Amino acid sequence: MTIIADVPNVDELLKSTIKRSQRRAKQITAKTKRQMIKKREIYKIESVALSLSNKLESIVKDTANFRKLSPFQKELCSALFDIDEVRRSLHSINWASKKILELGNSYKKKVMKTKDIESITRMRKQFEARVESILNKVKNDLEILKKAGIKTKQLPSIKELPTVVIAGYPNVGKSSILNALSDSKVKVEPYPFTTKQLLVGYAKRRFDNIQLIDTPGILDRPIEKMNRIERQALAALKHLGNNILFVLDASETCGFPIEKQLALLESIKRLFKPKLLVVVNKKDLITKDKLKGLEYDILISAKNKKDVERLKEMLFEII
Ligand SMILES: Nc1nc2c(ncn2[C@@H]2O[C@H](COP(=O)(O)OP(=O)(O)O)[C@@H](O)[C@H]2O)c(=O)[nH]1
Ligand SMILES: [Mg+2]
Repeated sequence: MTIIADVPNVDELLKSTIKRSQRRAKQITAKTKRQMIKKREIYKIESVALSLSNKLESIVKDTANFRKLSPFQKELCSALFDIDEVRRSLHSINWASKKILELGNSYKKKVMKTKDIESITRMRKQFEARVESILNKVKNDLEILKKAGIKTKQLPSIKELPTVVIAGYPNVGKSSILNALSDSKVKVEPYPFTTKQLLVGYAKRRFDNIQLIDTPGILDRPIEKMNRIERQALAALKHLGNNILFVLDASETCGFPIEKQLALLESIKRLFKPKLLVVVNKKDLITKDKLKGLEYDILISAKNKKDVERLKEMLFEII
């Protein structure tokens, strides 16, 4: 997904635009040599002004959907770069685009009124020098945009669909459940500014689609122990909608006692205030007494695909 338009190198942009205008101007003819030179110089001014102005304008335009980012993407972007700084740069680039066009128009008028060929050529050169100085003024802005653009390439592709985030301690069966519920292969997406990744799957039911996200290393550990970056990653997840599927392993074969798992559930409840579905997994490994006093919505076995379909139905109901 393109959030920030591709940004050309300023020096090359100017050079290549001027060169092209010179090459094309050579095709212009007229009755007298004097007329021909004048026409050619006017063409050079016009085409450099238009082409650069359009190029800059399209950078701003193609970046405009930057403001239409989902809150999730916005949160991630703000962790990757300074959004306000990028906005200010866009503003300057837009200014430069207009300024170059204006300059082109005024030089064109001047040249049209001038008879002396040497003066005309001098004016055209002067115009090019002034364009260069305008471009130099926004060089840094283009650089800012370019850097931000490179960073946005690391953003995960998360769709604007009803979304359920899967949480629970490691080895309780989150990935198994994600795979069992997903219609297609689970995708691995980068999670910017963390060393972690998101696992994304889609569950389908007739015409409905739910996006399922597993967050290894984020929603599988006590929130109190998280560092700043992990908390930021966690904060971003909140924007995906507050549907959480919390997985408990009452067999405790995951290696975490049920008390610890429940404590994580409580802190996620406090933090997200989610619409919550509590799943007890590994039904095949537990006896009834393990479930005593335990509050949950559904008991399944991801491994044996036991009641996975019913879980799917429940997900479509809460969302
Ligand atoms: N017996 C049994 N094992 C399961 C079940 N679900 C997952 N497992 C196993 O538990 C281990 C951890 O599962 P995984 O999905 O990777 O857990 P995650 O770390 O929460 O993503 C794997 O060896 C799975 O095969 C289940 O329903 N029954
Ligand atoms: Mg996993």
